[in-house]
Amino acid sequence: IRFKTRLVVLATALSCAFAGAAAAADVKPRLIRFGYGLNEDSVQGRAARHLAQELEKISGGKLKMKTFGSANLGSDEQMQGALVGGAQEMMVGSTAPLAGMVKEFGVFDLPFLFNSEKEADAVLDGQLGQDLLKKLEAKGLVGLVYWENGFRNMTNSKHPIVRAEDMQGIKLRVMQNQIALGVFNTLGANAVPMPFSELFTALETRTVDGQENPITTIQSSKFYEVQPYLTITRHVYTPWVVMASKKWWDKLSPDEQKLVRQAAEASRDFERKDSRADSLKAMGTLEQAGMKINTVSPEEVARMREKVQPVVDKYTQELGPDLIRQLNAEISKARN
Ligand code: TK8
Repeated sequence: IRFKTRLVVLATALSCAFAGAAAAADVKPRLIRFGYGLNEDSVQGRAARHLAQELEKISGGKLKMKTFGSANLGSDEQMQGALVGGAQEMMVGSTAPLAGMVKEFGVFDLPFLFNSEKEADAVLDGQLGQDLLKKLEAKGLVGLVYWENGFRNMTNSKHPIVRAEDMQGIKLRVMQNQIALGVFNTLGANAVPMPFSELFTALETRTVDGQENPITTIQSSKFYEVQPYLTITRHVYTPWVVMASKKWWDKLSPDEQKLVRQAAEASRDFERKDSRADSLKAMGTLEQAGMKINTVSPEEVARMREKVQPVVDKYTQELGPDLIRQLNAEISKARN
């Protein structure tokens, strides 16, 4: 009996301690609007829901997140603006349009940089990736974590891309920054910058002939309905960044900020795993959907690399040779 009593006393003391900690935590009921560009059935959609559930769970139901897919709160660029102005709390979007605010994000548009997801993870979660996130604060954004968008491949409505020359005359939608534009124009395409939210219609109406994105997106956005040719090029690995409005973030208590960070980290781990699994499945789905798929040969990739070298050199100067040296050092460290 004495032993049991002691146990009960201990249990009561423990639960009081926990309740005390929860009460002491400064967490107010809040509603967070989280926007993203792809549809609900995409890797982004699944990870956004995971983030919302995780946050609600660890905050004891106080921090509620409402997610808005399909660019319903605006394109990546428009949402960036809304976060800076404080009209929207959180979003996930590509690094490419962020380069307009913090030019160094352009490093992720340099072609043929990473060989594997593992190398990308190491750089993004390492010094360089984290330094870039910190640079956002001066612009009114809080960069929390990177999600995987992935290695990008090309689709078009004209013909398979076997050689770089096959890009000649193809009107190709690219993400909105100078490096992406320079790379594809140099490869011979007629590059047209455009927000992702306008892309499906542009492909459908033949305003553009092609686009480039990871196969997970080519599948979830149903580009196979309007693009018969898929060419596996893996020409660039681009990430997504989960961000918060700095105006809003500064009003959160340290406890609240900690919970949001924690949930964001959980969503990152979930999303990368899901993206990699989905990427393996997507190829089969696209084939079944009738896409004609080809892979550019390693020799041709080498030719493409050579062709775009002047663009890489130009932006190495513009982004800073030291930054590019650090980038290459972090990649080779992950590679070996
Ligand atoms: C979605 C975009 C998309 C990106 C693009 O909003 O623009 O092509 O790959 O994922 O961020």
